[in-house]
Amino acid sequence: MAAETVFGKIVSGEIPVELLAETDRVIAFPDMNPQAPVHILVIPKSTEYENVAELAAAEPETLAEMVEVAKRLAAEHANGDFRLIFNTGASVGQTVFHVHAHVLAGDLEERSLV
Ligand code: DGP
Repeated sequence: MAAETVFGKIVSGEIPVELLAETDRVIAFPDMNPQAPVHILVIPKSTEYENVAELAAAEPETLAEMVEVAKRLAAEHANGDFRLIFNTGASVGQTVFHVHAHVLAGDLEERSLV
């Protein structure tokens, strides 16, 4: 179970964001610190899961929906190609412990990572 995070406050509407996509299970909004021409975060509305491994084990259909939304956003905001990053654990840079996909698209640096 994820503790209350900033993304929980975005899901509840307490922190406003520009919603770029919404489904029953998922929302997407721009990363506030973009690392690529297109840098969008896709997150589940559920606050239950800290990382992608927990989500994949418990709700694989939500993970599949996140990938589907990422694909749609990459087509809408770039040429359809995209890089999907799930930081999993503090030592590799995860700072928000509510599972999220970084969708990077546009003209990327060869190995730009978040
Ligand atoms: P990570 O390092 O993988 O945990 O990435 C967390 C990302 O979340 C980071 O790129 C910045 C972004 N972020 C954190 N707080 C907010 C926020 O309040 N609004 C938005 N739009 N993005 C946020």
